[in-house]
Amino acid sequence: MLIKVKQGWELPESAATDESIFNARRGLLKSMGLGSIALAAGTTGAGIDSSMALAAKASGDPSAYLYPAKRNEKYKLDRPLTEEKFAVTYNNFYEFGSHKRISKSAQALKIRPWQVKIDGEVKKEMTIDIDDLLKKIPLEERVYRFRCVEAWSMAVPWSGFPLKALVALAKPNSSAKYVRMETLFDRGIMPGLRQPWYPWPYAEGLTIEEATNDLAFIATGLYGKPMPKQNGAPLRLATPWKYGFKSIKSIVRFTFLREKPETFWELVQPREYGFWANVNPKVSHPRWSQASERVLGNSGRVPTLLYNGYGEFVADLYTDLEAKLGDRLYR
Ligand SMILES: Nc1nc2c(c(=O)[nH]1)N[C@H]1C(S)=C(S)[C@@H](COP(=O)(O)O)O[C@H]1N2
Ligand SMILES: [Mo]
Repeated sequence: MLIKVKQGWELPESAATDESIFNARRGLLKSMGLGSIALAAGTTGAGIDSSMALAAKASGDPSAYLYPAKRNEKYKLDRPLTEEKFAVTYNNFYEFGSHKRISKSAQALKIRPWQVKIDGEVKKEMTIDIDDLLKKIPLEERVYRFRCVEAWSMAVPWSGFPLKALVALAKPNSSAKYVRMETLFDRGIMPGLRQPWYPWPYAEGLTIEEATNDLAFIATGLYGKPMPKQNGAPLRLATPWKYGFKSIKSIVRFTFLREKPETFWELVQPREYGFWANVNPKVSHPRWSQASERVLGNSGRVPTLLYNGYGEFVADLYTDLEAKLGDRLYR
């Protein structure tokens, strides 16, 4: 049987201090400095291609030239964007530690070469290199709200592409009802994997209807730049109507399935973190209220909205399920 709840997820997020946000920044500032030197060299006559190559080299990411992507104006925010420094220094990425200050240790993640496997109920299984994938599907920017189950939130500009474009590329069979996503599992660089009570590798899942909903997004960038490692480079999920733990990071595999997959947090604690995990202020977490949230960088709280405010896009997905599943849709 699974172990009894320990530390990490036992603590409500409010136990973490805001100082923690500022202490982890040194390495990041260093890499930002390098980036601006390369860009300045590019503007003094080196030409656009070599300036892009320089910027890519400085950031260590060969896809840097794809950013910033054009914003899709369909998605609007009702609040200011979160300052970048908060979104890139206050993270959940348990492979690098079960606390929020993993932005430095996550720099050990190697994001090239990076292969994505597509398998299961598909016409033809394939493995695709991230840079080939990025050439096949055009990138766009979307500003989305983000709500962690721990009752903190942010609003950020993701770059990437709709998950349904990847589903189209995968050509699932009609028998495929779910898609399961899996994070890189690399003991050499991910100290968190030494915690054997977690069901590694991190995995998440969506129904095919959810995965092909317009709102489901594969994010490859953040704030007009390639995805920072701590935020799940080189590709992660963004499903803004669901709690943040659904937004799996650093994905290496998409598997199409007939049956509902087991997901990481549901295996850890099914009463608290289920498969559906749709945001609902009226359905409390067993240990805290979900009625309001703390916006990163702000001290006060704001009310949480049903489906995190995205009901117009996704509520239809759940009209039939609501009668059958009730509160289970919302945790
Ligand atoms: N592989 C992996 N993905 C993950 C997590 C994780 O620990 N490992 N944490 C999840 C949780 S709980 C949240 S709130 C978000 C945090 O994303 P952010 O750090 O970009 O804000 O990532 C999600 N994706
Ligand atoms: Mo979370």
